Amino acid sequence: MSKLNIVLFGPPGAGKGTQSEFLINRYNLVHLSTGDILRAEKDAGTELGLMAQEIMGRGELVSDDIVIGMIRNKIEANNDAKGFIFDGFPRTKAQAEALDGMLNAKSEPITVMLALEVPEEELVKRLLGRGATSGRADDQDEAVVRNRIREYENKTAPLKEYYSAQGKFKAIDGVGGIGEITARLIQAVG
Ligand code: B4P
Repeated sequence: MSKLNIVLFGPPGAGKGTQSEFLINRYNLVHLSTGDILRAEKDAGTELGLMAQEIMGRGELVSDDIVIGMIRNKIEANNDAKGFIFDGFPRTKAQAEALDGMLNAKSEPITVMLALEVPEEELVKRLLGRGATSGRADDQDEAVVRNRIREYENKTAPLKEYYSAQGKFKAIDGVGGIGEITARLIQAVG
């Protein structure tokens, strides 16, 4: 049976991490979140984590080489997976091309890109709301939150066209109750 490889896409605060939790259980997939991996490196105090902490603190993207290397290791360590949810990756065209290269070499290409769409003011509200309770530094400063959204618009949003050209792009309304949005995603997977 072919593997189910989902790119869960959207701006910061669109609900990617939130929705991944439901989708991994539903489809028995391995969850790969570059944000989570970078935060774990930071918590462990590794050299990579300390470097990433500074970049994330400014709301900028960590370099392609670093995140591509992290994802390559995780894919290789999970050869028997039924498929993956890529959450927060790819975020640039170079990352998308590298991911295609890795998966096509295994004849296990991306199945679909599910793109959560949420207006900017709602994103800012959600992220500052999380910042008030979670301790995540990059969620606490409105200027940093807005910079993350600008980085998304400049470097990441163009990937919608990249996956559209492959016939894999599906837009999902990301405003509403969490369960409602999960149902929209499941319907889109088909
Ligand atoms: P990420 O960890 O990917 O974080 P994020 O974009 O903020 O989204 P997240 O998944 O956490 O939030 P969610 O929408 O679920 O990235 C953090 C940083 O890491 C980046 O800025 C970058 O520096 C670096 N990085 C990560 N990947 C990288 C890559 N590939 N390349 C380069 N750099 C990379 O949830 C947000 C909030 O909304 C939560 O509080 C949630 O409870 C709430 N929420 C969710 N759904 C809701 C709904 N339906 N209604 C109301 N609230 C909702």
